[in-house]
Amino acid sequence: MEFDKKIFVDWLRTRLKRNYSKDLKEATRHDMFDAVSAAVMDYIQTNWMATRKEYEGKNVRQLYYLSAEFLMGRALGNNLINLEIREAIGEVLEELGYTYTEIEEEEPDAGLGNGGLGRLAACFLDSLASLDYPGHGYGIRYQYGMFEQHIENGYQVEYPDNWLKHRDPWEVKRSDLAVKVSFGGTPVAEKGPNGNMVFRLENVEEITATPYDIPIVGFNTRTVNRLRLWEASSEDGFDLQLFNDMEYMRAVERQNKAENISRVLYPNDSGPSGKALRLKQQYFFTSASLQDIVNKYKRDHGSNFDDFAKYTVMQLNDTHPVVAIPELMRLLMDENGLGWDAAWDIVTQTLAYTNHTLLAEALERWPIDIFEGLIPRVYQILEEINRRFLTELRNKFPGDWQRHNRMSIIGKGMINMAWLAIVGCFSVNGVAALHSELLKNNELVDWSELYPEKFNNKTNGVTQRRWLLSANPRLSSFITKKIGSGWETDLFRLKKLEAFVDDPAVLDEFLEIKHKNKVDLAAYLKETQDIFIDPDSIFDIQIKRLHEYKRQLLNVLHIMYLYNRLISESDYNPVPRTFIFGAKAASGYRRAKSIIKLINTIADRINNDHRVRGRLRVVFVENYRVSVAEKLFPASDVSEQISTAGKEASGTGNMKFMINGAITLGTLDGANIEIVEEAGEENAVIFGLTAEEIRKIDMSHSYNPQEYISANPGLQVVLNQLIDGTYGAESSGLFHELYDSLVHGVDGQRPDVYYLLADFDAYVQAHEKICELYADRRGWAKKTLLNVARSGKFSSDRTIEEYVRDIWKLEKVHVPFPEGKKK
Ligand code: 26W
Repeated sequence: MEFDKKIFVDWLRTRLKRNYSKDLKEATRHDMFDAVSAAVMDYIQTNWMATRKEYEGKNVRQLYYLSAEFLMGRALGNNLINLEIREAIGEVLEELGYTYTEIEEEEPDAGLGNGGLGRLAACFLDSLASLDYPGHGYGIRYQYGMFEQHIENGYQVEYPDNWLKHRDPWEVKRSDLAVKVSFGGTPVAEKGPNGNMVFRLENVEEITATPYDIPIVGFNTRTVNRLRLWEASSEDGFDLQLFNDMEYMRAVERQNKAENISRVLYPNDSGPSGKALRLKQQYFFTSASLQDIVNKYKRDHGSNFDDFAKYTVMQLNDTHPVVAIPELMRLLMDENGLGWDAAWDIVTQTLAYTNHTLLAEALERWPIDIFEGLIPRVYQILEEINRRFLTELRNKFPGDWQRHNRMSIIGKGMINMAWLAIVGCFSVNGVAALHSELLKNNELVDWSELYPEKFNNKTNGVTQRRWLLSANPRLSSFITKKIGSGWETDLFRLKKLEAFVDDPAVLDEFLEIKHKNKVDLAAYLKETQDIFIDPDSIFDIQIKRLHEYKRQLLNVLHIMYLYNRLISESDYNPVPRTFIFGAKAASGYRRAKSIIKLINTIADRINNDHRVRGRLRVVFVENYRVSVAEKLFPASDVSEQISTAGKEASGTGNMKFMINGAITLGTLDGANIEIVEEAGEENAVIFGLTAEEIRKIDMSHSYNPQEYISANPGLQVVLNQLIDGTYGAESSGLFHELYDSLVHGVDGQRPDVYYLLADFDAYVQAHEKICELYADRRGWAKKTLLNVARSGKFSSDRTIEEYVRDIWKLEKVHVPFPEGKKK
């Protein structure tokens, strides 16, 4: 885009004066961040309005991506890069006496998501805009995002993430588009305008939903799409009468209660929260979004809904917005006079569902009484959906009562949201090939027999604009120097790098880039956590949510094992290694928190033991989040992807490692399988039981961890160290529980549910293989460069094109640049 430095500086001056009554000299770094962002917003707004006009003028089919989470991270760098003014702004800031980095660091992460599912939604929005597709996000404007993690005495302690403390320069409040969402009340039947029965709710609690729009700027295009996040409030929440009676708390009670709906993101990334407030959040943003979509349709097309499905498609990100199915029925029938069949046709032609997990405990089920109490009319409709569905099922499988019971949406006092999703959506997809196969053949086999045409796979991807171009400028310019630009919007072009993998000079250059990135990370950790790490050691990194199935504990057990060997075997001299962890544990997930404490305890011991100095270090990166991830991936040598096979739906961190030139050390799980397929087996290190083997052991109930313990004295020692006081008495209770979970089983659970001990030996071998490979520097460079070259498949651009082709059926809309201007 056209950029004039002088005009820009004038803008900054005006902003600082207007917003802060300050001149350039008086501005703090944060004032500066805010002023720069506001000025950049001005550029964006022009394109944003042009995009909207283009969509409206052309009357195009639009995609709405409904998601309880959008893990956006920071926006400034991303927006500057997408507008291609990153360097120019950097220069302006230098002239004013700032570094770009210090201004960038002022921006808080928009941490409105837990992990993979939320970050995927963010990558998808980036790809949609960059590919010129009309696709928008709908979610919740949480006042507090993912909690801030502090490590105190080795323990995780959670603090609120007050990311809106300063204003958010990227959002635009749209009070003019506010809608009402009703809770509770009593459904009352009435005669509708067409003579049919409609329902009105009496005595409801009315919540105001106000949208805030955030621009999603496409790369090297004029397209700017929209992320619309809803805030909850109460119109008549303040009771002046009570206030006058000095009942100050009660005077604002209603207001507080309403605002609580969009107060905070639930920090669990699986497992039941079962909380009424969470269901309230889900219904709140889903209903508001649907009302908004219906209103827009009526503005553009009038109140004949025949073309609704032609112009509208919605993707439901997991079950969190699946209440959209009965809610859209309600809006069409009760508020727009459609009959059941017409409404059902529309619902089942516009909604599609993505499943993100196989873990039974993460499949959402709501108790009927909570659901019915909060949204009684929606529940009535749900009952009718289920009644009609069961009729269909009985006709198809007469007499097969067990099947009817298994598949009933409502049963045993609960509502099964995944079942509802499959009945009401025209598409059901998993997020990696293995995951989709397991859904089809195991978890959802009843359903794929009933609706085979609905099931499909869409392997996840990540946006290379954030995870390579922006996060790794050194590697980016290396790539552009070698193969030219174009890979930013067509990642398959990286294939051309294969031409260089036998050129020693290029390999050395590539190694040098990695080394510099490692130096940068070391400096960052020194500054933020006062930890020294050696850039000449292997940076072996596991960064993801803390969960038993992801097996951070396996990683730790191996480190303990390694430590013992380094101390006891004088002739054992492997390549120096730095093991880096980053992970948040759900606040109520006790065992996950114990594992964090264990990592920190081990790190403390090892890092202070002179006997292993220079050979082994362990780092726990505090408060892992998107902006920290952007520093870690570029500096990584080894990507730890060690989940129990069959448990990780896809993983997307694995892809970010690959495009930044790390080797995958992983199990055959999720998208790891496809990563190895692309990279070549010789360019990854794979170990452990396969999903099929695990399934067999699971079913036979024949697993006995003791066999593995007895066969491996080194493992025996490590396990004993968890309970014999080696790592301190104070936390020994916690570690004892970890020990028991592996060896005996706790609370009636089988021992070692995630097969750490069965895979331990193979994992040790895999690490030895890594050391061997790493020692051959050019050999390593070749393998990691091949990983980069073959990462094309893992762009979210590819994923989005597949969704468009198979599910969304969108057409590209090119927003023209104004006459005479190129960009
Ligand atoms: C209880 C509510 C709930 C249920 C499930 C919250 C969160 C979840 C998921 C497990 C969230 C999630 O992040 N799933 C991840 O989605 C990624 C994107 O598809 C995948 O790459 C990860 O493998 C999967 O764990």
